[in-house]
Amino acid sequence: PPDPVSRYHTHPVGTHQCCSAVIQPITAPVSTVWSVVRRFDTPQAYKNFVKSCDVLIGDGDVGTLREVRVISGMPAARSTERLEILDEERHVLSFSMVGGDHRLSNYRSVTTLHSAPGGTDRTVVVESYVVDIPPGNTREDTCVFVDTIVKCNLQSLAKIAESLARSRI
Ligand code: A8S
Repeated sequence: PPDPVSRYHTHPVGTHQCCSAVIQPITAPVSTVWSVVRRFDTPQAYKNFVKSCDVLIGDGDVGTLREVRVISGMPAARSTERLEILDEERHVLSFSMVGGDHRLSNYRSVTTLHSAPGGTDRTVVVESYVVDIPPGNTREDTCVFVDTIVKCNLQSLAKIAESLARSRI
């Protein structure tokens, strides 16, 4: 079978789309990181740009729809997002953007957690995405914009999970 990284982070990418991945090491067990990531209803727990989140449909399983509102200063104010994968055993979460006032059409991301070799107290997070390149933008600009947001989110996730891990000892 393919290794878990190629299995979940290999995406079909159209000519008008871009694809990238961000990797974040975290000094906390996978179970601690997963306890934060798995909560599709509360992305604001670690995504600093998120102001509020309302669940429109569902109870946190695949198919759940959430409406995320982001802080002012962003090029958009809200995004409607659907939970596509929630694998509690393999620690995989994927969501897609299905609406909102932003220009990230056909955005889909996959986040996977991996226990770092040589210890149970360290996690590597891999988050990859595919998105349409908005008309008038370059592939480069689109990737830089999304990579910046994803990097901020994963750095914040690291801080929160590391602090939870310390308090749980
Ligand atoms: C995520 C990833 C992204 C979120 C983007 C790329 C967004 O929530 C923000 C600003 C925007 O202009 C677009 O995992 C949008 O959340 C922070 C509102 C979609």
